[in-house]
Amino acid sequence: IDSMISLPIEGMTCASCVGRVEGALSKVPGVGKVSVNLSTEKASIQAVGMVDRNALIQAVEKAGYDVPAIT
Ligand code: 9UX
Repeated sequence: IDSMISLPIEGMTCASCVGRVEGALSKVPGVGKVSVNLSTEKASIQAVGMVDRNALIQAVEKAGYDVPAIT
């Protein structure tokens, strides 16, 4: 059963940033469709298999953006 993961993303300033983050998240194992919203700074990630949340965070950071800690 697919589930959705929401992840806050910091550091995006243009539409190309959105594309970079979407591309990075899409490569993480278990990830299906990815939608990143620039104005809300949130990624909506479809999990079609086991997804390691830390792998998502590492992918975002490797692409040059940040995932803020949940407060
Ligand atoms: Mo847009 Mo984002 O020129 O790192 S790609 S600012």
